[in-house]
Amino acid sequence: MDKNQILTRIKAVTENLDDNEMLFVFASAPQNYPVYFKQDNNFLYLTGLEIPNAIFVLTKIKNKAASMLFIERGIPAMEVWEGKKMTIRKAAELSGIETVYNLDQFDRIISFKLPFIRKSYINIGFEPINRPLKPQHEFIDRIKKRYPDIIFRDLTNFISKFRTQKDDWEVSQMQQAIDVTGSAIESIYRQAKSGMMEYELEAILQYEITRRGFRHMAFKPIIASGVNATILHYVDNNGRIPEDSLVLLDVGASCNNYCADISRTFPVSGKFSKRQQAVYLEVLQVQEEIIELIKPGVSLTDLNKKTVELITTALKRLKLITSDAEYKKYYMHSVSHHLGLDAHDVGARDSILEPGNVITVEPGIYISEEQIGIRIEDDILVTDKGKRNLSSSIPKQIKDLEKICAR
Ligand SMILES: [Mn+2]
Repeated sequence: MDKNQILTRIKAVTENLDDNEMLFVFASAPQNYPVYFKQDNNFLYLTGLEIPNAIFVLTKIKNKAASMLFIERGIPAMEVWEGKKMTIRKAAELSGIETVYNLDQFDRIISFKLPFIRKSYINIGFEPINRPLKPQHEFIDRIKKRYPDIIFRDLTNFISKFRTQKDDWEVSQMQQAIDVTGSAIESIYRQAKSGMMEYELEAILQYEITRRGFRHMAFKPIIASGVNATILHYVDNNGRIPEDSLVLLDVGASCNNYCADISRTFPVSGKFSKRQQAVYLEVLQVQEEIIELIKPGVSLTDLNKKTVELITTALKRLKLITSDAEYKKYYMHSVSHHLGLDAHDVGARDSILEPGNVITVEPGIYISEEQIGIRIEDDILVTDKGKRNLSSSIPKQIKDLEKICAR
């Protein structure tokens, strides 16, 4: 990431701060060895740095804006275990943020700012209440006791409008993640056969993505065959693939933390049965119609309503239901979400589309009594005039699937 890009983001966020407001963004705490480090996406967005325990601070006091960064101090005796910590000079050079201190300066410097502050944003995000408290929670506690008048707000809504507007560089990261995911999916199409374990396909996915230089998945992959594909968040991936079954893949690589999120469903034998084909074509048609609707001004709520309408009609044609309300038995999720640094990215579930948004389109039909679960998902960029399907090159037409999967 280019440091000018970071500075542009900081500038845009600063312009949206009111006077006497402040923003705190905590980096992730390091996970226990040997779990790999996953940076907080808001911290990454505003600093570009992959270091733990740091804190980014933005202030606007008397209409003067200032940004600063606090990072861990290296301890020479620990270097043989953990390697060297990032230096102040290096952090400033990489991020473009000029004012960088060690963390032991944090309390002293922040204490000078707080008496002026009326409202403060801080990255908390979605946290179930049975999870352990984060350093952010402890921090708010500490401040509230001394400055009870400061209002704290979660950063998510504030930063959504920036993070949902992808610039060219961000789109290119997502395109790379999508392309490598596509290559891995095609490799699975070619190698899958009945009798294999689902996790063997997961191994192919991981291999194809890793060997191309992408080290991380965007999320735990779903590789579900037969009746397993009717469980929406099936991540066990430990079933044996039944003969003549459909296999549902919901997978994505990540590129510099930007996610791909792709679903494809294919016949492991290389040939759809008549019934499988009938259901597949219905899902595919719904998906293509919904993608066609995408343009600035359309809301995700509109897309959801239209999907339910189309799927209800499809389910009637497939003789699965007779009344409209029954559709929920076979289709029970939403059709779209924002995609970006998080697979389910910031951006409201009812948001109105603007150029620069990237969303998924993922209708499905799940018939457990017939062991058929089908979902087809593409990643779509909203443009000035309409849309661009970033994953259009990953095969999903029946004739293409049957050609690639046939052996
Ligand atoms: Mn998705």
